[in-house]
Amino acid sequence: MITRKFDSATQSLIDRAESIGISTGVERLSNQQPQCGFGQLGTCCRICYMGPCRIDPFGDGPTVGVCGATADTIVCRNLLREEVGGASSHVGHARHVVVAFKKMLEGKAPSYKITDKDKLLEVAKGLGIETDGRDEKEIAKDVVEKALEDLSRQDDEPMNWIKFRAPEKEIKLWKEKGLLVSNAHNEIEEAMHRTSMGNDEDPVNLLLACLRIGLVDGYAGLHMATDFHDILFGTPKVKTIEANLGVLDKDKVNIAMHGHNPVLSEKILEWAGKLTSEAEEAGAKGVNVVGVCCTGNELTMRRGVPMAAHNMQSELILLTGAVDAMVVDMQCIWPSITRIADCFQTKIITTESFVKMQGAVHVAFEPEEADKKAEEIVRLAIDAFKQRKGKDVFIPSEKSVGMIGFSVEAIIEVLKKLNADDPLMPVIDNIKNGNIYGVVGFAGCPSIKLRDTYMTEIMVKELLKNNVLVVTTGCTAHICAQAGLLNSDATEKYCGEGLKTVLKVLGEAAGLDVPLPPVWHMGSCVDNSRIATLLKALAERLDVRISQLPVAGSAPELVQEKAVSIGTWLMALGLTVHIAPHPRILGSPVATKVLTEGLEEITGGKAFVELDPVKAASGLLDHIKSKREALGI
Ligand code: NFS
Ligand code: SF4
Repeated sequence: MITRKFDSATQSLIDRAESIGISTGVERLSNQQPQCGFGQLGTCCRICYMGPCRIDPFGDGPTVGVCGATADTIVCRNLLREEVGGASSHVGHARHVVVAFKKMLEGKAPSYKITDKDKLLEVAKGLGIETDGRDEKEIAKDVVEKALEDLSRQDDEPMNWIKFRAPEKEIKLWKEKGLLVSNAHNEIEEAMHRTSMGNDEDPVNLLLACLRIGLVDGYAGLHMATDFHDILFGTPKVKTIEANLGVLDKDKVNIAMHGHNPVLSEKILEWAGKLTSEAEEAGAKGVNVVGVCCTGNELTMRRGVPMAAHNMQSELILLTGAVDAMVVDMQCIWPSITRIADCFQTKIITTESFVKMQGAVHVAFEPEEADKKAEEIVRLAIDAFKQRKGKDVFIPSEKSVGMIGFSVEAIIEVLKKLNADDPLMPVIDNIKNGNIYGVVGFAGCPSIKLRDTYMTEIMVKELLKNNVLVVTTGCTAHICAQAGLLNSDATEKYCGEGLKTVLKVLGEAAGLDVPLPPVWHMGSCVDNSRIATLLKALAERLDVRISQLPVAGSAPELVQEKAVSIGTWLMALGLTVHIAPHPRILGSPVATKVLTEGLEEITGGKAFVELDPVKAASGLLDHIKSKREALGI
């Protein structure tokens, strides 16, 4: 019997699972207790077969592994390998999109086209590509070349995407510190090489390698992915959407899109529309595509698709019995889902050759045959609906409304209504006068360990009360949407007077009758790039380093390796990043000291670990206060 209490929609499905005897993550987490202390501290090493070795943090046992590695070495090697996992995911994602784009340009993937020509030109110009009087396709080919260079060059030139997207002051600093990376694949290889048995022993050198992998993640992963997504599918605009599990519709063919890559999900959405009449012939009232995790964020940002579930709910949504197909591509897909789906008529459909699941239907999705495959997948969902029709389902009624689509372009468009020549000025003025006390970006996952503490919601509300504007991405955006933090009512309800005033003015400027929401949904996890673009614009407009701005980041419910590599990138950029639960570094005095203090002297950024939401918010407020004071505002 588990006595934890989650939000009502989540809880109702956990209860349902328990009543019908299906295991969920909450039960499995409880079965894992107590979790290994060595693992939590990062002091377990299994890099070679003389091990596994573990270092006792209290000094009661061995202080070095069989080879002589210390806790510092072991922890830093483990951290770097975590980051390699994260950066590989993001770079792999970006590479998939670049390759699809390249095939499109070569005429091999005719299902795709360039949707946002302005973005193409912006990216091309940023990469130093000649655009005047040139054919769009030729420009696009050059953009692809620049992307492929960042995955293959051997000349030690800094990555094109760093030169394009990173602030100049930070590039200069990274160069001085030997952090400028050149080729994502080389860096990943070198990080694996240096952490294999008998190489880098120096914890500080290993931590510097972590920063390098952070930069790989930020530029050859996040920024590159976002830029190509926008060119291919359009840059998000502000719109209103619905969120939470109540967006499922028992009378429709429900397709839950889960994973990360819009190259797949955009096509499924398109074919869901095209096959509506087939769904109706099957007795459904239509096809209802809903979003889970980050592909859900991509779909909602561009197409207004409802945001059904965050990562912790990705298995729970299946317990509704109302999902006809869950279509997945890559990352964050829990192995449990096929076993749960098996209890219902739900089909799990995998689409990538490197992401297969026992019990799932595999439809190999290649850009060359995107339409054919998407059609096949939607038909599989319609077939599953036929088997479900008439059977009982259990859909939680919870549903909230939110505004999404806050790309940098969308934000600037609103700001231009206030100051066409210098759109950032209204924001800067309001930061100066304190109406906007600071800005905090919330990113990352829902932690099954912390979700019932409402870590994210409490922190966000504390900050809003203190006039801190919040921007969000990833599954944290799902949490905020479900908590009703993405709508205008939240502005009235939770914001301090200063922030409320600003959001009202911005709401008017946007042509809305209502204030803008206090939490701006800026996209999926790769779209943390959008937050960085906004920071770069602000810092460059003020001619300061990013570390001087009254801003911070938070991954309040860290789960994935990807969140670790993103966090390191942000620290390299100069941000203070709040993290909970504890990252696996506490077993190393050096890693703990460097990441929570020493790094500040190098990049201006640092990690701030705090598990209590109110204390975490107040720590971020203190940080913002000190930055404001240093700027003399
Ligand atoms: Ni981000 Fe997106 Fe969610 Fe966490 Fe996973 S979906 S890439 S890693 S769990 S926020
Ligand atoms: Fe043990 Fe060293 Fe081998 Fe790690 S590399 S398992 S610490 S002997």
